[in-house]
Amino acid sequence: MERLFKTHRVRESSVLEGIWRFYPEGRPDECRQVLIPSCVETYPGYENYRGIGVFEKELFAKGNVRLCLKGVSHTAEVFWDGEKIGGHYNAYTPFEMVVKDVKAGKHLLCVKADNSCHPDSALHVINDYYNYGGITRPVIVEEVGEVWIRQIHVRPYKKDDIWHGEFSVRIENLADDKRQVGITLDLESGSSLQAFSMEKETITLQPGLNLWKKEIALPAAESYELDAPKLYQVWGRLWEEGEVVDDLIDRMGFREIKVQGNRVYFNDKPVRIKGFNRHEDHALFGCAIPVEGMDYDLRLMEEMGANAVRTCHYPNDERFLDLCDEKGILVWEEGHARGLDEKQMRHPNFRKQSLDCLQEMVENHYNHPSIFTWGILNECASETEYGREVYGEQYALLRKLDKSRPLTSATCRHFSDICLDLPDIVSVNIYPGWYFDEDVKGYLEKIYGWVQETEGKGKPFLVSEIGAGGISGYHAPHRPKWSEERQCDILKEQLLGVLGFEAGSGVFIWQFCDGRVPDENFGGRPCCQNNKGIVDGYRRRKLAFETVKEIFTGK
Ligand code: ADA
Repeated sequence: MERLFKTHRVRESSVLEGIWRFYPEGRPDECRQVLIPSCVETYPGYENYRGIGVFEKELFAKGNVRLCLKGVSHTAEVFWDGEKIGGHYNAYTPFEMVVKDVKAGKHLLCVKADNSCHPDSALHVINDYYNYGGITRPVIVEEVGEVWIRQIHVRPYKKDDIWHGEFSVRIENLADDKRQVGITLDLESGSSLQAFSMEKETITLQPGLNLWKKEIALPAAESYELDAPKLYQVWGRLWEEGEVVDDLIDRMGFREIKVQGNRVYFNDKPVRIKGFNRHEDHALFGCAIPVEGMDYDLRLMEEMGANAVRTCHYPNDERFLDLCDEKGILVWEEGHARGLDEKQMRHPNFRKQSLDCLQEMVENHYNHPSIFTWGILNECASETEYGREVYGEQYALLRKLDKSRPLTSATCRHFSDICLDLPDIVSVNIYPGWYFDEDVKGYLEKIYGWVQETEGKGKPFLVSEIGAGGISGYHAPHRPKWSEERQCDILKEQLLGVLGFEAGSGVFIWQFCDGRVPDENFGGRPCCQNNKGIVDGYRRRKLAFETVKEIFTGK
């Protein structure tokens, strides 16, 4: 399944899921059938595989074939009938290519996916989560004509108490000359109920990529509220000689996010976060969690009374974001980077790879109404001058790409961070009671007090991580560290402390589920897991589930 809704009614589009062939590069004798999407580490015998995996699939195709790979982990090369047609770095953002004038018939698609921490990789490094390998998100194959819609962005805003939309449509013209086409936009809600229909306009397309913009007043549009998440489908169509030649559907909601004083407002209501950090990780599926599993995760979070999720530390599968949109769960979506020091940030590819990832994240996820903030550079070198330059560069790019959302970054450089003037929301990762023994309230006041002495003064203040380890099934009456009992004790004090802290805007618990970490990172990570999950890797509830539920729901 590509999304939670159909993305085309006219354009031929399908998901290349099901059986593919897989073998480790150089070992074709090990060829086996696998289901795609999936992680290599979930194939028996390949639990620790690091290197290039070769994936092959035959398909029937003709004309101009657009391929979109939603996630290949993490360095990809793509071949069509043996010829290289594209490549991409980063597991967590989609990439695409068009193969022109394909002869009708059977063709071979081959994807090589490298999950090794090779020297060119600045972001996928040994870290406190796992670099799974494989084709981990859907592959889409489409037939496009000479002109086709690449993307529709809608920025909703209120003027004179009426919702408006700023529509930006990116259109490709594969021809060598100018083309005149008709364009229409429709807005639909519920089961395709027309909410707005635009009169056809004629536009001239230059060869290559074109941008067409239009501001439309939409008096009938209803707000997207977190407790009533009203979604609209935007249907763009291109016309030639009275016929529709291409279409694209995306989904959005009418809401505005603003920062005023020390609060974030979602449609004029102050946001109070009771959320989770969630890695895309599952004991059975690795990072390629089926959509049913994503839904299950969100149901567990809802049962505990959570209203928000942080996609630490990378952009997520858009079907997860679709589900958050449906449920009205706030999302902090994050660029890819975790805990990198200045030396790692000085890797010659770091800046480009990070900026590419941010650009692809915003371009692809712009319309999701549930995303309330973009985050960057979790726990990176925000205490150094060089780090500051990089933070500044990334915030600048995000502000250029999207003026509608506030920006943030989770810092652990307490008392030394020199970047707090740059974000709109100040976010801190703190672990009192776990990594160090300090009274939660006292520590929070100390940190907050320091922030007020910096340029972060008066900004909304979030606790982006707090938590404690608990090994699933380890119980002991004396409640030692790592027992499920002790995890409850620590979390209780942490959560009551943070939620009772009036100046703050809430908390994201570290973390929703236990996740795999590489062997190289075994120190402090029993069973090669980050065990701070409230559920384990299989989603079995730890004792802390009830603790969190009691505090988040107040029952
Ligand atoms: C950090 C980091 C997380 C995780 C956590 C922990 O703050 O942002 O990725 O490593 O600590 O478990 O210690």
